[in-house]
Amino acid sequence: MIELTELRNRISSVEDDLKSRVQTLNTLDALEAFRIEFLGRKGKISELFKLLGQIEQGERATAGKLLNNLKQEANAIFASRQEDLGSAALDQQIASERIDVTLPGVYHPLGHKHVLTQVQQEIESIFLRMGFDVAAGPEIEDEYHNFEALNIPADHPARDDWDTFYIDDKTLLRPHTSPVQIRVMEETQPPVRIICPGRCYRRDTQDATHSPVFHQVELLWVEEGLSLANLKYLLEVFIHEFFGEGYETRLSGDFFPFTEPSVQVHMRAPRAKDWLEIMGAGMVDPAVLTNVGYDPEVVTGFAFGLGIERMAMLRYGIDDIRLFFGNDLRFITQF
Ligand code: 2U9
Repeated sequence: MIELTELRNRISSVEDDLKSRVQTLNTLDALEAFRIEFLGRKGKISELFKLLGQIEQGERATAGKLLNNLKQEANAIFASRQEDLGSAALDQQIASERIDVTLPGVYHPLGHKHVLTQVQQEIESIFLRMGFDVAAGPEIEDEYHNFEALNIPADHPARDDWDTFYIDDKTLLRPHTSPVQIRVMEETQPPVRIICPGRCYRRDTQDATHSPVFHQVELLWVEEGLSLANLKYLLEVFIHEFFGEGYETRLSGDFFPFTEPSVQVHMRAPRAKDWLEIMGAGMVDPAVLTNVGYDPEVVTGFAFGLGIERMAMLRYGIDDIRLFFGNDLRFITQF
């Protein structure tokens, strides 16, 4: 048996304990330790409740009331600290995650297409509207598609102009996009209407007008009944669309192994004195048509080749080809 007085003493000792602990309940961990110590299944208050059975029958109700008061007190402390700490923790989380929507954002400059890409795509779109397709092919070519098929036999002096960077004895970086036209003709029957834009390589020393890497657009139209007159009209439409109305066009004789006759194309701006060379062109040589299995007695064709850098330089008055490849933002952002 336990005396009620004895229980009272033990209750008030636990109560003192409780009160002295309130100040230390400053973290959720400390609060949880407090709950286990006092309110847990094996906690100090549960232990006291177990003593109830040993209290004399007549005093048990009083003892029960005292114990319930103690338990309520502990619960109240726990609940109030939990609320404080919970809201403090939330406050802290909110403070640490706060986003200041008035801060200036991180600036991601938006890029744009390089002037050479813009010019290439503009040329593509002019010819797409006229019914041409855009064709592409490998930059690493074999000698056959680059030379023989284009009527440039081994040991022909014209090879020197296009002898570029060899990968091995039979493969090289293409010096023009003409092999793309050969590849398309090998695979399709006339009529063929294509333009072939792309990167090319030449064994040129870099200066204001030469670059070992440059870009071309070549055009090829093969069909029955085409003549140089059709070529001249097409060139005039192109020049007027690309450079503007009022430009004059002039053809003069030239030589390329893959065209016969071959011409140089000049244009002259309205009121200008000088003629500017803008491209080479010609009627596709019958030998080239024969090489791809076409009958030159049935179909004829014409082709031209232009340098995209040259087109951009003429249009924008750029005087040094190296500017295109220098990646200087002061240049690039002007277009
Ligand atoms: C095939 C048949 C004929 C393409 C042609 C030119 C004339 C020409 C130069 C212009 C400036 C190259 O970039 S440049 O240096 N090109 O003068 N190109 S005729 O003739 C072809 C092409 C393919 C099957």
